[in-house]
Amino acid sequence: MEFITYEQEGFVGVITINRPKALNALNSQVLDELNETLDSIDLDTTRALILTGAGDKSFVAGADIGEMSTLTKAEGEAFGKKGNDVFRKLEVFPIPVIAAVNGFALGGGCEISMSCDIRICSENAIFGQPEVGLGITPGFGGTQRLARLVGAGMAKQMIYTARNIKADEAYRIGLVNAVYPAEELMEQAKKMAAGIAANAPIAVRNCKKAINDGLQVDMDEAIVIEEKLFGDCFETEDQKAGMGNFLEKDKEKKLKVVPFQNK
Ligand code: DAK
Repeated sequence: MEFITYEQEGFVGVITINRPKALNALNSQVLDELNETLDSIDLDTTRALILTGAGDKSFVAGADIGEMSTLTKAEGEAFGKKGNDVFRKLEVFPIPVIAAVNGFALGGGCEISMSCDIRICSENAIFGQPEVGLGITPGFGGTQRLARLVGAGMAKQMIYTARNIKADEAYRIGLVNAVYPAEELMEQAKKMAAGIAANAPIAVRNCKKAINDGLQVDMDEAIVIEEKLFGDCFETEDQKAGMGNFLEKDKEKKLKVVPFQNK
């Protein structure tokens, strides 16, 4: 692959968008390679993913404006579908995905970070949806996911004004969970991913599905979704070992509930 690198460290996979000369802008090839990378991940041996950008300046500076500039309506729609399909694949990927935002996250860059479960960023990170300045609307889910994450009022302000925000503001409005000095970002992302990977994998996956699916429906339906996914955890090795450790009053094991099987 030319623009995506994948490294596996224990149960954690690190995907890097590697096109630093264009500030990791998303062209069709990047989207295709990201799609292929996600398809090739072994879910029996991977429990959490980190998505980041190469270099110290940019996470993803948006969709590739050069490539987009000459698209016809039909080609624009096809490009939008390619992006939306891979962003949605990330969003519903069975295991948690952490975006480690190491610089510009503009347009499609902000949008891809919002397709991840959790965002953390470096102090030099800049977020924004500059599309209306380019004569388009956000097209990779920005109008939908930003409003769900930070509320409609703040999302509308960011999108209508096309004003970029810095890391501290992104933290204040709840777009990112934490801000770190640039040199600590990946270490912190890996620490969080390892913490997730040390927990029961079936339970973690079911939590992701319960939260994602539950947010799409009313509370009565949402509770039924939770009940089903809760029930699904029983009779697994994870549940037996997790509860067994507690009942045996084995503090060491209780604090260290590993290494559960996948389904
Ligand atoms: N696309 C292509 N190349 C880009 C790029 C981008 N988005 N952003 C940066 N680059 C390239 C620059 O052209 C430059 O290339 P060379 O000239 O060196 O060949 C190189 O990266 C370095 O950039 P700069 O020289 O501009 O670096 P600066 O530090 O001066 O400025 C910047 C950094 C991030 C402020 C600036 O590059 C910038 O404003 N970039 C554009 C940011 C932006 O507007 N991003 C949003 C793009 S719109 C759709 C679905 C989704 C979308 C569209 C359609 N459909 C449903 C159809 C999504 C749209 C977007 O994401």
